Order: sequence, then structure tokens, then C-alpha cells
Amino acid sequence: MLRRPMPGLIERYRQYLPFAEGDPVVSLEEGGTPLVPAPRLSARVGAEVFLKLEGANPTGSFKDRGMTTAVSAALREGAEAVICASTGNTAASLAAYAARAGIQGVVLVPEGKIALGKLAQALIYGAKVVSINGNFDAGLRLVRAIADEHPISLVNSVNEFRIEGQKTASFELLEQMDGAIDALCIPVGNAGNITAYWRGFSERGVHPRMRGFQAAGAAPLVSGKPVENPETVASAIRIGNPARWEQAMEAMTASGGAVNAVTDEQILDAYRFLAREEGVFCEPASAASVAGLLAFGAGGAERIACVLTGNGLKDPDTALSQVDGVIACDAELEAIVSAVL
Ligand code: AN7
Repeated sequence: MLRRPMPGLIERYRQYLPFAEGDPVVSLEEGGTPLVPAPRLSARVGAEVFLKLEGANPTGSFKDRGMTTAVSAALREGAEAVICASTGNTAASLAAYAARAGIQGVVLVPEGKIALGKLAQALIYGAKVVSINGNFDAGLRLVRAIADEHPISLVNSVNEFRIEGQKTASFELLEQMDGAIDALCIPVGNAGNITAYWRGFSERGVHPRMRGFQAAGAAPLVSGKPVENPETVASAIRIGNPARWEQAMEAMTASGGAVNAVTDEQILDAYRFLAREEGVFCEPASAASVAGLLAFGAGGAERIACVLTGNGLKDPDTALSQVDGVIACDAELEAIVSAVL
């Protein structure tokens, strides 16, 4: 058989992952995402800035990196179902990989607080989608209890295989930036991803400053205490009590980085800026990384990567709330020309 040029993460990075030859692999050929230069953003902050487009993964977010590993491991253990609590992207990713594996996916999502595209994804892939009248933190407590008592595998980022898969993004960044990276800007919700990046960098002996950004209304790591009722337009990171709290703080402290908060207004400014000035459409939570860089500056770093964790198409409602809208016009040449030129 012809070897495909871009196999999934487990095949590409097997020697760094807890999978042996012959183990089951559930893959949608995730990873291998673009790293694009951001010239206008670079000019604004006075450093060379690159955007890691994780929205280019098969379900449109970085979660696929951890889901190929978590679902493959679950299958290896004989699981017939997988479960998670989610603000949306984990749900979409779980649903896709469960479908691919031929097992049942179950997801708990906060009622009314999950972006439309993510909900559509979870449903069309065939997961059982349960909407709870509680937030992500309540959902995570519930699925932990369910997985403790029943034969269903928990694949939130408390699952070690999730972190293992997600650390491959660091390997890619080092390849794409030739090892020269001074700082990483990344949104932080449940804090699994920043933990994974730090692990990946550390395994390669490289230690860029880890700069995490939370939404001001959901910033427990900044205030140092859990947030009872987190609120932000960036629904993906509407999380008040991150599961990987200590590890995330350790990554930021050990690397000389920091965690800071950005307001919804700063997030939406960065969101529009990326689309209009760089041609990159990410979701609001992803824009928190760039909002943070713009708000707090390059801090002396010369080469910076911002992780854009999810695709803008995930959340069409927020996009449409940020624009003037379409120009209605008669289907006539003169009318159109005078309307747009
Ligand atoms: C686009 O899907 O927690 O700090 O349940 O979807 O590793 O939690 C999503 C998180 C950043 C934060 N950007 O990552 C979920 C979920 C996007 C996200 C984060 C999420 P973590």
C-alpha cells in the first residue's frame, strides 16, 4: 500500500506517544495544521508573530489531537462508549471520533451556551447530546461521577491520553519555526491545552514563555480562586474551575510566562482584526490569545506563536453580531454598481 504523505498524529509521532505498533488507531488525519505569518499583527506588536491554525483540524478545533489518542486508547481498553462534558468543541470532536470508532458518544453541554456549529456537529455525528441547566464545571463533575460508576470511558482532558495527543502541536510548532520560538500565546479554559503544549516543549528541551489568556468574566487562574458563574462571549472558555489548574500555573511559572485576563471587548476587537487584517477567521475563544498579545505586548519576545484553537465557522451567531450585514439590492447592473463601487 502506498504510504500516505500526511497520516494522523499517532502514526506520525508514535515514538513519543503511548501507542505500540498494532494498537487500534482511530484517526481522521488530524494535525499537520498551518502556521501562517501575521504581518499586520507583527507590525502592531513589534515582533514576528505566527498563527497556528488549529481550526484546520478535521472537526475544526485542536481537540482532535487529543481525541485521536483518547478514543484510540478507549478502544484498546474495550470501551463501547465515551463521554465528556463540553463547552462545544470537545463534544464535536468526541462525536466524530466515536462515530469513526463505531462506539457510542455521549456529551453533556451547558444549555444555551454552546455555539451553533458545535451543536450541529455533535448531533450529526450521532452522539447523544444532553443539555444540562448548569455550566461546564457542573457537567464535568457529573461525567466524572458517571464514568466512575459505569462502563463508559471519560475523555475530558483529565484523561492523560488527551494531553499526550495535544502535545504534538508543540512538536509541529518547533518544526515549523525551526526551533526558534520565544513565547506562546494561548487561550486557557479547562487548562488542558497549555499543559499539553508545555509537556511537548519540555520533551524537546525548549522552553518558550507560556502566556495564557482567560476571558475576564471567567478568569479563575488570574484571580486565584474558582469563579462560580463564569460569563463571556467566548463560550468555549466559559469555565470557572479548570481541571488542570496546578499544571497550567506550573507551566507559566516555570517558563517565565504569565496568565492574564482580556475583556470580551478586547476579544471581539482581536476577532475582527484577525478576520479583516489577516484573513483568518477563528472563534472568539481563540482570539483571546491575540487579544492578550495586543493588550500586554510582546514583552521582549522576538518570535511569537499565537494558538488559534478553533475555526470561526463554529460560531456563526457571534460573527454575524459583529458585522454590518449584507447589502440588499435589485438584480440589476446599475443598482449593484452604485451600491458597491
Ligand atoms: C476554541 O470543548 O473545554 O484550556 O469542552 O474550545 O484546554 O480547556 C474547550 C476549550 C480554547 C480552552 N479554545 O482549552 C470544551 C472545552 C477553544 C476551546 C479552549 C477551548 P483548554
